[in-house]
Amino acid sequence: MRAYGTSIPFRLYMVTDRHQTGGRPLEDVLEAAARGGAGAIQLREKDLSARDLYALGLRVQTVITPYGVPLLVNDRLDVALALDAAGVHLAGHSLPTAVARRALGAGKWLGVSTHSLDEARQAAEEGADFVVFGPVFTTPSKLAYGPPQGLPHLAAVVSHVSIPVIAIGGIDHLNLPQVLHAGAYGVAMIRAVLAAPAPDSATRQLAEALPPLSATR
Ligand code: 3NM
Repeated sequence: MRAYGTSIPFRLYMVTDRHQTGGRPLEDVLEAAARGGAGAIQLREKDLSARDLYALGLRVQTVITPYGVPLLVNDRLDVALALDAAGVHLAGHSLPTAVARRALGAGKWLGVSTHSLDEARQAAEEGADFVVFGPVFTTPSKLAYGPPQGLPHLAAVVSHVSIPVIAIGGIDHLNLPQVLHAGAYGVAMIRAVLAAPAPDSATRQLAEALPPLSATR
């Protein structure tokens, strides 16, 4: 069984929002992202019931599993377990990290969204495999929370947290080098892939800019 808290086998973490695909079916866009080299996909469709999220999750698994891309489910540990998904991604309103880890066991990935060093430290202490930290840059869905965190804050979190830190918020292929320079283990994004005219080549461009998985953080 995998020991959690070590490292994670992906650096490119695609987050879903089926309202941002320009009218294309989410499954089609995710299949293209998987083909292009997405490392993992987080199913984040907050407006869906458990039943509808489960049904969508099954369809997504059908298209991404042939590429070996793992699926994590945002917030809904019940749906993740029902799907036998690769893991769960916790938000601020989700179950506490330690509780989710206990319920999940050690064999599933546990990611946690964080917005401060304290939150990131706590997630690491409570058994998260990785944290997502953001928003690093301005992004439309987070404008209400004030200014973005910025690269120096990202660098500070990376240097004080023992588990991989994945950056999120306004990340695209242009600012990706800066994010890596700040020490991020990987990157997460919605629009840079889901809204791209060609999600497969957009994903490929991002994947090629990331260090190989064997490289140290
Ligand atoms: N979480 P895009 S920022 C879903 O800071 C999400 O926790 C964030 O979308 C956080 O890549 C964000 O299109 C939106 O900017 C990311």
